[in-house]
Amino acid sequence: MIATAAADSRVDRYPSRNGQAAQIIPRQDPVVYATDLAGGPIDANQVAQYRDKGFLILNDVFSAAEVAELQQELERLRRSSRVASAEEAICEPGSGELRSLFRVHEISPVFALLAGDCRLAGLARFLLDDQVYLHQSRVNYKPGLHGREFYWHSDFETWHVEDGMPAMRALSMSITLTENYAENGPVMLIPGSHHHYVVCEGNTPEEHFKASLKKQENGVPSDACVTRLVAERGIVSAVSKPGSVILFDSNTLHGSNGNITPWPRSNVFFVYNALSNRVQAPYCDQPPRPEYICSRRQIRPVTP
Ligand code: 6CS
Ligand code: FE
Repeated sequence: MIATAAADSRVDRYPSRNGQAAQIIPRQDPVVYATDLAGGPIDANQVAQYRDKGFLILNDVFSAAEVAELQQELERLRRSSRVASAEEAICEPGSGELRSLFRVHEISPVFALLAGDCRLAGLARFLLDDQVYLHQSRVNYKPGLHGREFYWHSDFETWHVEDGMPAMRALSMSITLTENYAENGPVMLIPGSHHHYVVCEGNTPEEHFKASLKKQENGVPSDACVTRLVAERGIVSAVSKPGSVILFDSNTLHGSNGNITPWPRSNVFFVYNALSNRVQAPYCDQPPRPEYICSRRQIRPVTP
């Protein structure tokens, strides 16, 4: 499989959804860009784990008092009538309950402060060895009883194809705001899947985000690719207490099951992208996605 020339003569190193058969090709970018591991915010063993598996679960990062403040903000936003009618609010198909709220790093002063917290942004700067900016932020509420699944996907595949993110030099931090039990739809990750790029079949429909943020059916790996990677690597469920951080590479295959328990699984996600990896034109033949899903016009480094 060779890279293909995008419509505007750029070399597309990670072509997907362009008529090719579903397949798995090697990753072409480093996972950890840091070179000097001494004195980093995580130890060498944790760096090695992150590099090998494509994710790291850090427990007890935020105190009970900090978590309580974040949960209050979570509820304030969920009850806000202004939020309910905002384009950043994505509802669950069926129940109409709040599924995700995007751009919380700008909508909420509390989440803006959290996004700049050195325990998060400092760790991202270290691993990506660059200044970072917020490519995207969202709260995934995954409400009790009616929370729907997020099917298996690589975030990078979407961010490359639909947002024009050139390389795998971005990562997500999911801060758990409620108990992430085995039963209420914890994030599931395929260890080591980030070493491969899973080429997806199909195409990118117009205004794809209007469907994909509710239920993603394009830009998802084939059944055969998922089955093969799980057979080779297994699945890890990120069961964790509130105040933990699930750190995962932009290209680690992940998803989460629906939630029919009464216990919401609400996490806030910040996506840190290296400033040198800022998004370009999309690699698909659709216009850029809106600013609330992909920072493009307002790219500014997160300062400590
Ligand atoms: O399209 C996106 O950017 C969003 N979709 C998923 C399923 N994960 C990443 C992000 O929230
Ligand atoms: Fe995702």
